Amino acid sequence: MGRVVVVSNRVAVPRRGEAAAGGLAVALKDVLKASGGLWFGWSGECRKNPEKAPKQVRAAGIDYATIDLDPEDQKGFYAGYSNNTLWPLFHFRLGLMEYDRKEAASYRKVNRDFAEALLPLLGPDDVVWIHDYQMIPMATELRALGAKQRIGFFLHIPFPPWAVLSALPDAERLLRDLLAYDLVGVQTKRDLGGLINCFQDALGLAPDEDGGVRGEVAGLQRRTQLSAHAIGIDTRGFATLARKAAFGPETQRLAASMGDRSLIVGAERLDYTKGLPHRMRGFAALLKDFPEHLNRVTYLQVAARSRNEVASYRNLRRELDSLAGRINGDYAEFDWTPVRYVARALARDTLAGFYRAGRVGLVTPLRDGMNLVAKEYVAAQDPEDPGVLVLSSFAGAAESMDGALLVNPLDAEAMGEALHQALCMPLDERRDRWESMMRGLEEQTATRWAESFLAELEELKLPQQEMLWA
Ligand code: GDG
Repeated sequence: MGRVVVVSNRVAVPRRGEAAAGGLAVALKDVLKASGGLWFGWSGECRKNPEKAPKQVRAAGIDYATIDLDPEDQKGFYAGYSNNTLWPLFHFRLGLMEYDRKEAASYRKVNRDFAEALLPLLGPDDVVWIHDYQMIPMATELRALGAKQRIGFFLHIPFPPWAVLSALPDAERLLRDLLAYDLVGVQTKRDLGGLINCFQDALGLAPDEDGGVRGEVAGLQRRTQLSAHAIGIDTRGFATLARKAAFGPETQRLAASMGDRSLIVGAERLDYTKGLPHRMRGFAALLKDFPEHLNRVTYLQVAARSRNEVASYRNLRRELDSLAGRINGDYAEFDWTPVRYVARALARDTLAGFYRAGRVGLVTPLRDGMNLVAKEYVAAQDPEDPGVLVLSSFAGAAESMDGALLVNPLDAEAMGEALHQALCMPLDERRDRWESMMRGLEEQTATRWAESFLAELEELKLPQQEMLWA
């Protein structure tokens, strides 16, 4: 196996005194360590006329190489095209999508800068694994510079069908960019369907019987394998974290403040894809339609602020502030606050303890590539007395988490009914549902995901590709 080179916009370079990273970073670090690998990306710093050559450090058996970006380029690339064009588009939110040619050009330029900085660091047998929507054109740029290495791409967010993607002025070009990869991976069968539909309808490319498409890149014929690889978490590690955190001061304080009321818990980045206003309306429907829960249940929502430089995120913050206030105004008693809304991040172990304390995990995005919170909530449960997951059918996680109560987040009353069912569910049923989900999570870990993607990339028959090149 060659050296693995991971590329992502942000790089989790370990810093002294920093809390343990999440499952994704851990899984990537495991495969990097095993192959003596390199992680390449943006340093997190902006400066005028940045150095072209990357800064390199080695930590805990992994090499890291990062570049700084020009502030204007970074703004157009990240806040602009990545998060204000591609993010809403890939989450089916055309009404929130904006488009600006200058930002599209910054996106291309940053991808080119990344490719130019990475190329001199690559050996001939390296296997390159590029991550997510910020980096789609990077393989095109690497191939244009002559890179012959195996290059894989994984998209963490949903892949919409052509009817949606075609709203983007650059849609065809972005699809052609994917043809520069040897393997393109998405989270779910539904996303794979979207990807195949785009290739067929936009470019007239139908997959062959092994699930690959053939196209031309930089004058050469290539074949790109398409497949789904559902991401997971470090299931055992998270379960242990939650078990320990349950005895920690924060979870104890939370439990004491709840008395004998039940807790419904949700936690995410404050992002419009996560359906937070809909979730609050669903909770309000529970209180309205099932008044037996009045003063018996509290909903705790942790919403870590994110992408504050994008206007739609600031608007969402205002909407949530007002909704939480209104629900509390309508239903609170002098000794009971129905919604506890914390608009900032909590420590990872605190969150794990809170998940475990939750009788219901409420995870209802409008669209989500996978949604790791759903998986973490299940992993955090006490096997003797597990809680119930209420999950949006539009989360990638819904494809594999058969023990969850699935809801359409747009239907507030249906969410209220699912919450009622979850709060009243007998122990036997809770255990059966939890066990079936936990079995899946123990098989589909983050490490398995990384290994299976890389195994597929490394096993692709590229001699065939060279014949095509000849
Ligand atoms: C993208 C895709 C896909 C949340 N609040 C706090 C906190 N978190 C942690 C969670 C979880 C992570 O952040 C969020 O992961 P998700 O998967 O739920 O969502 P995205 O950030 O949108 O991730 C998604 C994922 O990529 C991986 O492929 O599943 O669909 O959108 O680990 O626990 N962590 C801490 N404090 C918080 O307040 N420490």
